[in-house]
Amino acid sequence: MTADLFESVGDARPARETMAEGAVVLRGFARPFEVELIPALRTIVKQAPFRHLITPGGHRMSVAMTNCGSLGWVSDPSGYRYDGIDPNSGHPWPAMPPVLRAIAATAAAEAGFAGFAPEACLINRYVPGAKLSLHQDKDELDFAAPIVSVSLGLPAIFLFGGLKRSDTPRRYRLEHGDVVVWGGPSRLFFHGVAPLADGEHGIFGRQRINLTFRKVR
Ligand code: MD6
Ligand code: FE
Repeated sequence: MTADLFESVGDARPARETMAEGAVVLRGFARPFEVELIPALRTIVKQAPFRHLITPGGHRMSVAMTNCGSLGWVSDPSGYRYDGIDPNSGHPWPAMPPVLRAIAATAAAEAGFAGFAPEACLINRYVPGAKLSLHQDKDELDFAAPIVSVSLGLPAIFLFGGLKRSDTPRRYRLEHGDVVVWGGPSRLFFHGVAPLADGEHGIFGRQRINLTFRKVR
């Protein structure tokens, strides 16, 4: 299509790539929000620093996490859950800044999910070698809403499988500014992130930051 052709000039990747029914990559979608987004993230991380959560199986996650919004995703030896309180501080998570809400809502609308109003934004930090094993996102009560995922900093290989853990995942390279909107028939597909390759990003240095926005209930 003409619009896609023009958006792709100077970039070998199409502006929009369908991963599966309901799952789409919007290339560079978060770039125009960068100037506001980066200081907003800095403020959140000062209030609720990154920490390595322990899985119910007793493993320390290689990805460090924090949250903003009225609910945050947490893991500890008793299980996974959403909680309004940061267990490290005993205080509510930092509020979700308007620029984050705006990215989530406009990306969701662009992908056909109008009216997306997430309560939770999970913020993941990967350093070289950090990875996320194949999993399903199923701790939410509302599977009708999509998840919006924003990639920042170093590129990562996103592994995207199917409804069964044994489905061989396909690999997608997600770069700084790419946004994945994921809902509908693929909402419960297994997915993960391959060990982060070393590198240096102009803004984020030796790390990748991923934001996932969720409507929990
Ligand atoms: C990450 N993302 O990209 C981890 N889950 O760092 C996820 O686990 C994820 O990107 C559901 C939907 C989109 C995602
Ligand atoms: Fe996930």
